[in-house]
Amino acid sequence: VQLEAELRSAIELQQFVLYYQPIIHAASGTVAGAEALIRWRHPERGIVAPGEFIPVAEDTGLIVAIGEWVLCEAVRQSRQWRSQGLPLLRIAVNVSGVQFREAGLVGLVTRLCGEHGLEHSELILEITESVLMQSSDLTEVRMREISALGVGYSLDDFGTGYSSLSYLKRFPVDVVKIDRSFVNDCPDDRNDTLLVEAIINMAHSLGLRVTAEGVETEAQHDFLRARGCDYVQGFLISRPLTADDFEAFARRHA
Ligand code: G
Ligand code: G
Ligand code: NA
Ligand code: MN
Repeated sequence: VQLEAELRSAIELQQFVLYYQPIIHAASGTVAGAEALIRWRHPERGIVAPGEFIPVAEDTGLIVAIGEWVLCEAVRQSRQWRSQGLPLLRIAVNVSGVQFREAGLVGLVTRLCGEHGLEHSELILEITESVLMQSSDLTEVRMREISALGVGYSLDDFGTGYSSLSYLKRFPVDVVKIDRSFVNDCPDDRNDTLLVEAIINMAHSLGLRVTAEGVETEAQHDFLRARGCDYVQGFLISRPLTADDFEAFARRHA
């Protein structure tokens, strides 16, 4: 209850901040974009990770207001980076299922991109399979409306949930993110290696791009590059960075 009360005032008190984890082209090493990851700068507890408050925010509905702040801040920051001459970046924003069931999401995305002059194609909404699993016809319609604007979708943690290949066909997904639990033991573990190869090939056959997350070693990066994985993200490349540090990263990897 205390957490909920504190969360309620956290937006007003400007206690949230976005970190940006670089996503690079696997082949060239140049920066492709970033995943925006929320942090809570708590006055007493210091930096609080999203795992500790996002579930509460989802249960209480506060995620709608927090999610709006996240989208707004990510769009504003992307536009600022572009006006500072950074290479074209695609910013991925995590969106929870609760936000998807809200009627306002389409309007919000349109308004924010319009206000900040961001191309829709510079924005990616990152969703998990559970969002698709629990989706109604309405979610699907909403997803298609947003997709028709040119906003991309990436399917997070792919392979961990009740992955149904029919989702890839039915929903307008652009990028599949291979969950780090599969990447972790590549290229040593034969099963994980075969699975990762299969996901890459299947995604490419469907015309989708692939991001591998949780890349921590050169051996993993080499393997993924050799198998034609499009993008990589992970501690090997960089931890999630403050906006200023990400800007410096992007200039070094332009
Ligand atoms: O950054 P970290 O590894 O602590 O993130 C933990 C989890 O929190 C991840 O699953 C991530 O998708 C989620 N998360 C991070 N930022 C956001 C956000 O802005 N909105 C939502 N809904 N989830 C987020
Ligand atoms: O669930 P989601 O994929 O959105 O989670 C993103 C989280 O994964 C971020 O909070 C980030 O801190 C974490 N992360 C990013 N790269 C790595 C990595 O290379 N290894 C591990 N163990 N975690 C990572
Ligand atoms: Na994510
Ligand atoms: Mn993920």
